[in-house]
Amino acid sequence: MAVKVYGPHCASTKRVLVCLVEKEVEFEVVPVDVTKGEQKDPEYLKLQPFGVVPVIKDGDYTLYESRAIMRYYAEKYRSQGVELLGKTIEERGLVSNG
Ligand SMILES: N[C@@H](CCC(=O)N[C@@H](CS)C(=O)NCC(=O)O)C(=O)O
Repeated sequence: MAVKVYGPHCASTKRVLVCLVEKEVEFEVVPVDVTKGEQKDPEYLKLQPFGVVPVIKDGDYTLYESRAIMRYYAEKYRSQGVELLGKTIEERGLVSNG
């Protein structure tokens, strides 16, 4: 089942999308138009109580905050696609700083 990514047009969501591409994870985007305030719709607030994008839905699992989402996928698919957590302690230090 493809991961759903809400609010594809915002910069923080694009970060998540790049991560999913790098990790070769199938996804679909769900439009949430922040210029129309759709991120404050009651249905959306059930996913993201602070009313910002992005959010992902991965089966029954829902997660928000772009960096937390990226780390989740970097860990979940550690051996798939591009290594994003760093191969050396120096690289891992930089990743932790991001
Ligand atoms: N720390 C959050 C920032 C999310 C964020 O600022 N999203 C903006 C992107 S356009 C947003 O939803 N703004 C609409 C609003 O604040 O109502 C993350 O990295 O996911």
